[in-house]
Amino acid sequence: MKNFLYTVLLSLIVASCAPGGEQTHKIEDLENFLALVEEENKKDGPVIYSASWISSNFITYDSQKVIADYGTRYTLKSLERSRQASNFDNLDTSPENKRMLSILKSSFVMPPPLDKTLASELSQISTGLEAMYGTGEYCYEDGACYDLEAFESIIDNSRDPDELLKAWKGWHEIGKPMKPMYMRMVEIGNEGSKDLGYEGLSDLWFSKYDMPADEFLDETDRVWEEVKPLYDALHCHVRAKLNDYYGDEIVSESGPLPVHLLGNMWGQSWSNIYDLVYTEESNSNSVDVTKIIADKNINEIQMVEYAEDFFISIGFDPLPETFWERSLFVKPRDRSVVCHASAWNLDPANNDLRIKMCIERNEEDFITIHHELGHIFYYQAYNHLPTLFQGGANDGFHEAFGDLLTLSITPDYLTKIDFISEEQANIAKEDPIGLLMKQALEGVVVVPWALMLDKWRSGVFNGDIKEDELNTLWWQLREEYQGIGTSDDRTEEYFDPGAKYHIPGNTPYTRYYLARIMQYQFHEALCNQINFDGYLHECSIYGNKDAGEKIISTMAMGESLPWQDAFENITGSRKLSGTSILNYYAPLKEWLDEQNQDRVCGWN
Ligand code: X8Z
Ligand code: ZN
Repeated sequence: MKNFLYTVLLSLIVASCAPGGEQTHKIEDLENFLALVEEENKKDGPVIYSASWISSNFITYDSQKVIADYGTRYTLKSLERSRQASNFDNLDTSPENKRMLSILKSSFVMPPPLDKTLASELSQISTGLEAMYGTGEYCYEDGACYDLEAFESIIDNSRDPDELLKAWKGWHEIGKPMKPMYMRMVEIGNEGSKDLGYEGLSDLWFSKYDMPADEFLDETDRVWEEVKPLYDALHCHVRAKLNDYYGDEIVSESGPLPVHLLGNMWGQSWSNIYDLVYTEESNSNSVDVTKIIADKNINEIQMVEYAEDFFISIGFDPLPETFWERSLFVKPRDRSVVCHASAWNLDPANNDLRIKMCIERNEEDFITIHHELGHIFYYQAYNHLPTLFQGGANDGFHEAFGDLLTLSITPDYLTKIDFISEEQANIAKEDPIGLLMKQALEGVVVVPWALMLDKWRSGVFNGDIKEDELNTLWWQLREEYQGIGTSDDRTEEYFDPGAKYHIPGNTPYTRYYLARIMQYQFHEALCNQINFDGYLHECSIYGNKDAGEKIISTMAMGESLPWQDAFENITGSRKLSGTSILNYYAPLKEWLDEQNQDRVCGWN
C-alpha cells in the first residue's frame, strides 16, 4: 500500500514538469523527491539484498527466478527515478543535492532501457551468467568432476607442467557457453546507457570519477607508465627463474610467461611460486603464514577475528553479533554457492553486515579476509549517511582500505599477535628483499592485470573489439600489459574472459587498479604522519589510533564529496601517483636490476 502511494507521488512530481509546462521545479519539489527516494531506498534495499543473499548462497532454479524478477522490478524503478532526477538539472541547488541527483543518474552497472521486456531479458542473462560461474565445474571422461576450488588447488600447488595445463584448460571450458549471453547483455546495456544520456557502457562506467571519462582514463595510463619499469624488472627475473626450473621447452627466455605456471588460475598473483623465484639462502627464513595457521590450528572464524582485531586496534567499533551469526565463512558441502569472496551491507539502518567467503586456511585467504573487512568497516563508518551517500569516495577506495591494512602485516605485527617470536621477526627483517619479493608477487603483479581487464571490457563495450575477436584480443592485451601468454591455442571457440568471476559477475575491475595504486599512497602518507622512520615495508599502523582516525574520518565521508577531497584527507594530495609504490619497493627494484644485468628483458 505504502509502495503504491510512493509510486503515485513520484509520478505526480514527474507530471508537474511535463514538456510545455511552466518551470515548476522548485527546491521544495526536489526536497520532496529526495526524501521519497531516501524512504524508498530504506524500504526496498534490505529486501532486495536479502533476496540477493539467498540467491548467492543457494543457487537453485527458484532462487534465480526470484532474484531475476526482483532485479527487473528494482532496475525499472531505479531507471524511473533517474529520469525524474534529470528534471532538476537546471535547478540552482546545494552541491550536496546536486551530488545526490548525479549519483541517482549514474548508479548503474548494466542498465537496460526503460522497457519491461528488455529489462527482464537483461536481468535473466546477468543472473544466469553469475550462476553459471558459481555452479561451474568440468567433468572429464572418466567421470571425475572439478569445480573452481578443486582446479585451484592444483594450479596453486602443483609443479607438474602437464597437470597444470590440464587443470588450467579444464576450468577455462566454463567460458564457452557464456559468450552469446555476454554479447547480448552488452547490446542491451549499451542501449540502456545511451537512454541515460551516455555514449554507451564504457562512458557510463568511466564517468563516475568526478572528472570526464577521457581524463580519468588518461590518469590511469599515466600512472601505469610510472609503475611499468618495476613490473618489467620483476617479470624479467621471474621468467629467468622459471626458465631455470622448467627449461627452454616450457618457458622461453624471451617470450611471455605461460599463464598456467604462475601459481594462480589467472596469473594475477605469483606468490605461490615464491620459492621458485626467490632462491637465496635466506628463503628458508621467510615467514610462512599458511604453516602458522595450520600449526596453531587456527580455524576460519578465528582468522576473521584476527582481522577484526586489527581494525579495532586502530579505533574501529567491533562488528555486530549478527555479522558472526549471518556470514558465510566456510564452503557448504551440500549446495552451490558463489564462492568468490564478497562483503555485504544488507540493511544499513540495522547494521546488518556480512561476508560470504569459502575460507581456506592459508595466507592468501588471510589477506583476502582483511580485504573483505575493509569493505565491512567502510559500510559501518558511512551507514549514518543518507542512502545515496552510502558508498566509497570512489569504487577504488572501497577496495583499498583492507589492502592498506595488509601492508601492515609486518614481522613486528606478527610478533604482536603471537604468530612468530621476536627472534624469528628479526631474522625475517634481515632479509628485506625476501619480504618485498613476497609482497611484490601479489601487489605489483596484479597492477597490469587490473588495468588490462577493463581495457578489454571497454573495447567490447564500445565495439572496438568485435564478436569474432573476443578471445584473440583478450590474449593480445594480456601479452601487451602483463607479458603473459598461453601455450594452448586459444581460438575464438573459447571465451577465456568468462573464466574470471568479474566478467560474468559484471563487477567493474578498474577499482582494483586504483586500490593497488592508492593503498601505497595511503600507507606512505600514514607512516609519515605517525613519524615512522625506516623502510616503508617495516611500517605497521597496527594499534595506531592517529592513523585509524584518518582512515575512519575518510570512510565516514562516504560518497558525499568528490573522491579527491577524501584522498586529500589522508594523503594531503589530490592526485594518483605511482611514486609511493615505487618508494615502497625501491630496495627490491635495485636488487632486481642487479639480477637482470645480463638478462634480456621484455617479451616479443
Ligand atoms: O574480487 C576481489 C575481492 C572481492 S571485492 C575478493 N578481488 C579481485 C580479484 O579477486 O580478482 C580482490 C583482489 C582483486
Ligand atoms: Zn573487494
